[in-house]
Amino acid sequence: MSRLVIVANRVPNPRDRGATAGGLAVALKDALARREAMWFGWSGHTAEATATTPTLATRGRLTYATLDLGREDYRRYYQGFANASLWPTLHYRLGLSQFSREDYAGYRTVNAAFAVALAPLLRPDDMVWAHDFHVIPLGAELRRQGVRHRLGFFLHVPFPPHALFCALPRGEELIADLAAYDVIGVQTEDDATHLRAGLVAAGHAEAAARVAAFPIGIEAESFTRAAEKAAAGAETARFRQSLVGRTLVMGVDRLDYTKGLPHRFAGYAKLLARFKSHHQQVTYLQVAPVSRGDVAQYRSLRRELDEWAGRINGQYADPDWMPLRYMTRAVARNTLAGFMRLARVGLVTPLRDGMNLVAKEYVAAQNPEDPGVLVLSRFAGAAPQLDGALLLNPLDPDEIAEALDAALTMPLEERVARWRSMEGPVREAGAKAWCRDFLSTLEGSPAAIAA
Ligand code: GDG
Repeated sequence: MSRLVIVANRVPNPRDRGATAGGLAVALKDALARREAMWFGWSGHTAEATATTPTLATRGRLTYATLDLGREDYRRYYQGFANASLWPTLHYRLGLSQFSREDYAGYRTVNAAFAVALAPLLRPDDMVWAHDFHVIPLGAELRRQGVRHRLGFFLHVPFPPHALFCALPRGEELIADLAAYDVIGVQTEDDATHLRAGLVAAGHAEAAARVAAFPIGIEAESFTRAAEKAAAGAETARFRQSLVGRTLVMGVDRLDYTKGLPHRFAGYAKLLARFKSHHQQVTYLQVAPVSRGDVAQYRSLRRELDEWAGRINGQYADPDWMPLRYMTRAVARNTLAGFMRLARVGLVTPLRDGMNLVAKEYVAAQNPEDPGVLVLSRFAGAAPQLDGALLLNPLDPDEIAEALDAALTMPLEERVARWRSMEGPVREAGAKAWCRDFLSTLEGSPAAIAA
């Protein structure tokens, strides 16, 4: 079996295991367990200047190759072009997208530095799998270094219609870079359609056939086990006690403007304003760990949410009832799984999301005898697979309020029927299947493109 080289902006720390491992490391666990592999990417550290040779560490059959980035390069590549230009554009938020030529140049510089450092590490039959919007030009830069290996790319976030994407200065250049990959994976059929049209418009019709949808999944069995175990543990017991019999609504999201949190809080406020029977009866826990706190828009989002949380509790709380519990600290994965099992409603309302794994985790965490209800945005990539959810338009707070009321009053029989229709897809289209499908497509792709 050929060696697998995974390229991602952030490489997991070789010392991190299990509960502390990042999302991508969890999704790739199966693929990495079966073969020799290498992680390649940023070390997580900055220095005076970007390193030219990677630092290597080995754990069994797994090698970690990481580069420190120069402070200025990091700022322009990561905070600048990746997070402040590409991220909002790919999530259909042109109004939030800021472009600067200097940031774009920094993004290209870092991708070129990655390619120069990675090329000499490649063995003849390695396969390279690059992940996400930070490294779009990596394939083209590797080809420039004479690399003729099979190169795959997976985009974890949405790909918007071409008219929207090409509003990003240099957008067409980035699409052309994607044509250097042998397989270009996206989350949904809509994303695939948009990207194919983009490739044709950018004069790379030949690459359109290499685009395919590979919806990412979770390790459902292990999440279910974690939820069962945690739900029987002391921490969940303490939390349950604090609810004093009230019904729990729960949301878990990185604190990001794509996740629709202000609209969600507005929707919850509408529930309390319009459906008074829920007063004293419902508790909404929102876990929203701070993310990208060094980008201005994320700081202002945080202020906005602080205000919403204060307003909701100020207006509706009683001395013995806080309708909203809001925390910006991360919670341990197993604890989250136990809380999700306790929640009667999983509230997942992103304005746009590549997939959204929380929706799948919520389904996997449920007790089959007494499952909760998933309330899900139509604009999450997960929506077509999870049609047992109450699907809604997350921009309309009244729709959120109505869906919450329907979920909170739904009879057991309907909850079971809806949950059963989702449980199969979540289990079958899991992380393992995602890896296997992508890698077998890459392995079976026609001979690698010549440099
Ligand atoms: C990107 C795309 C796509 C969240 N808070 C805590 C915590 N989490 C975990 C969740 C889930 C993961 O983080 C978040 O994954 P999502 O898929 O929901 O969202 P993004 O982070 O935006 O991920 C997305 C994904 O890539 C994969 O392709 O689905 O569309 O945007 O697993 O449970 N985990 C812990 N504590 C927290 O407080 N331990």
